[in-house]
Amino acid sequence: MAPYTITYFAVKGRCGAIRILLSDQGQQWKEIVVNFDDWMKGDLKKTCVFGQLPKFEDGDLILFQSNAILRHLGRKHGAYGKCDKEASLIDMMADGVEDLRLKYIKLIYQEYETGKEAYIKDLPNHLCKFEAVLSKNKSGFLVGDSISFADYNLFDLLLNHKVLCPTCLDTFPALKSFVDVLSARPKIKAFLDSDDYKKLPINGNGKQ
Ligand code: 6SG
Repeated sequence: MAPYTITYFAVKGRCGAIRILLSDQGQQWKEIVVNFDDWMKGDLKKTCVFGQLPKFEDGDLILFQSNAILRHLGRKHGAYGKCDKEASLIDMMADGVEDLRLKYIKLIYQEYETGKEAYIKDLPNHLCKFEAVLSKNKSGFLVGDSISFADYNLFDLLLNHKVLCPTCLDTFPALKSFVDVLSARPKIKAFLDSDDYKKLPINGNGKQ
């Protein structure tokens, strides 16, 4: 019996990084897929702490908020640094990823038609911050010398951006290598190649 359950819509969305982390850590999980009509009935929404999905269950622990879920899994599976100082730096990087993810989500759900060109033009100003951190840290990870939940989160968001703008990493060698190295980790590669992953659209409105 899989120890973990994810309840979410049939999208990659805010579960992309969680699923990649679980795969890379050799974990199994159960998916409960919620469709639009069922969600609109409101019964499940009422039971969600913030009225939103994803919901994540680890035994009797029930979590909402995708970033809290990532942190929980980082803590449990040794992907949260080797000391408090590294953990704090990982938090900082994860918050930076969240800032960019929020901009991306705003583009996708609110201003795709009007804002895509300006978003792509401004994107290097955000990507260069991660490039600077990665190129300074010789391990190839954001913090310290092993993978953290912030790396999985950045990786997932960069995959989305490569779909939005296939050339966006061309001027960022450290980011490009980061994506190549993580994509080639055997368990991540197997997951990214799986139908379970490929069948899901990135976002809930069909835009990408
Ligand atoms: C949407 O925003 O999928 N959760 C979303 N939407 C439904 O009633 N801070 C937290 C976190 O990090 C954000 C949660 C997130 O966990 S994710 C949610 O619960 C609601 O608010 C993106 C996604 N979208 C799919 C979707 C949402 C609205 C239109 C398409 C649900 C599926 C179809 C309709 C409602 Fe739909």
